[in-house]
Amino acid sequence: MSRCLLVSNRLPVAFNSTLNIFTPSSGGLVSAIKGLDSSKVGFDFEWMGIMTDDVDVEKINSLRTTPVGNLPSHPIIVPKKKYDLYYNEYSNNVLWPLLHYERSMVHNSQDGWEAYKEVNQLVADAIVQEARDDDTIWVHDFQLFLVPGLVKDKRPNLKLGFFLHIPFPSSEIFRELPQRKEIISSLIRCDLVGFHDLSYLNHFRSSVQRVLGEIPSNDRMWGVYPISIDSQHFLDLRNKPETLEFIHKYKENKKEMKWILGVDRLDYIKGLLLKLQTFKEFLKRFPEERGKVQLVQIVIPSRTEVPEYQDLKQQIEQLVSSINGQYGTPAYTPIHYLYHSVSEAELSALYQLSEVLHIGSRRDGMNLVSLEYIMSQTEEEPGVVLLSEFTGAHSTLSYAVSINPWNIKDTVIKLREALHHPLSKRKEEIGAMRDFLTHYNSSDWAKVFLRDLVREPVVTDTTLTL
Ligand code: ADQ
Repeated sequence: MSRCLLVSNRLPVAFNSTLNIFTPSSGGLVSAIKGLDSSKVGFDFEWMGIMTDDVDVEKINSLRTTPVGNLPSHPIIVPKKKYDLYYNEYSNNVLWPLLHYERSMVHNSQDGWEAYKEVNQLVADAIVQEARDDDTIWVHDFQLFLVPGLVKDKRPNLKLGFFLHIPFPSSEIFRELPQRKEIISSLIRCDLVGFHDLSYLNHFRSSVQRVLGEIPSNDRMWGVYPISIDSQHFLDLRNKPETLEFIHKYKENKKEMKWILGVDRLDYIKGLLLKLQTFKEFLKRFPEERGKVQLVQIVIPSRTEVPEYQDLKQQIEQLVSSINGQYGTPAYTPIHYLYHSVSEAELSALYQLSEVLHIGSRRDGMNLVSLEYIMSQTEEEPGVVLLSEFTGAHSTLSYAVSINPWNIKDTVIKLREALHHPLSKRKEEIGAMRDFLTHYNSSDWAKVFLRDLVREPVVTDTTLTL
């Protein structure tokens, strides 16, 4: 099998300085990639990603020989100060908000951009050094937009694909970016660029047209490849002893209470405040539901050092406590709020026990939580997915209940209907979506992308919808 080098901002491990060891990290990209089945996809994968130089070099080097996780890794060492500028000041403070239509959160930074260029160069240099001529290079996400161009400068014949995990916004937004030309000019050098959703591809296409004044002749090498999950893994998790223990424990307290579940990274794109306001409105509008329905909101800590994220956390916690104060009783807490990571087994138990999953993202490249919830449902008592129309998953999951998270009044009605949705309908809808995900998992996603990358130009609109 030939080798595919997966290249991303970080390796799927983080250094835990308290324990002095590397531990597996979580997040959307890692979740999707760790489920890849090499034999099914037809490539031997190795992973290249950044490690900052504040971690002991010997420790970092140990990753080359004894990887944590399932793939051989190639750490790329970057000075910590440079990394912070590249990652926080440019990737997270400029690109992330702009590509998610959050223009008020964009803080342009020349220093950040300079560091972004330098770090992308270091990553490109590492690829140029490591890659054999017959390797396939698969670069992931917005932190590495400049890598394709920089690699192609030195190794024009290397097969190189790029996948964007977040939305590509309207050209009306994208063309505000001071560095729009450098980024577009790099991406068009790829042999294949993949997006989750057809709308992102169309926005990219019009951005190329507007920024460069023309569409290059290789424009057919852009395609739609919605990501998926390791579906079998989530099916299997349902009956693991550890999962069943959590189910048993929770059931004792839950009794007849219905649960609306939220599982989100702490990020303004996930629409957590809108979701809380919606639940508050639900309790106000339907007093008969008080005492019978709870919102269980799990929030994964993220970018904890960034002031905007700290503010958001405070606002969320204030709103949670004001709703609990207003509608709670000694016997009823309307919102259970958990601010920490949970294990896979606990997550599976929560997915199985919740009557409704509420995804209220303001924008979300795909949203894997909705897919994981579907695969975790039982045949006997499946739930309902309330899904923001501003997620990439919305195009794939046509049996989810579509919501506009800004329309609180309408979402409240849909939430109530979801809680009382007939069992036969739930079985039909979750069943159809589960069938689809069973036949289209993360390995299929990678297989289709890499197949199109290594073969000669093809029409690449492979949008998959139920
Ligand atoms: P994320 O923004 O990280 O990913 P998402 O797709 O929902 O968002 O994936 C989150 C992952 O973290 C899921 O696998 C989930 O199970 C896990 N997770 C969430 N909360 C957790 C908790 N409290 N404890 C443990 N695990 C938790 C980015 C983009 C998405 C895109 C993915 C993949 O923003 O839009 O879907 O990449 O392309």
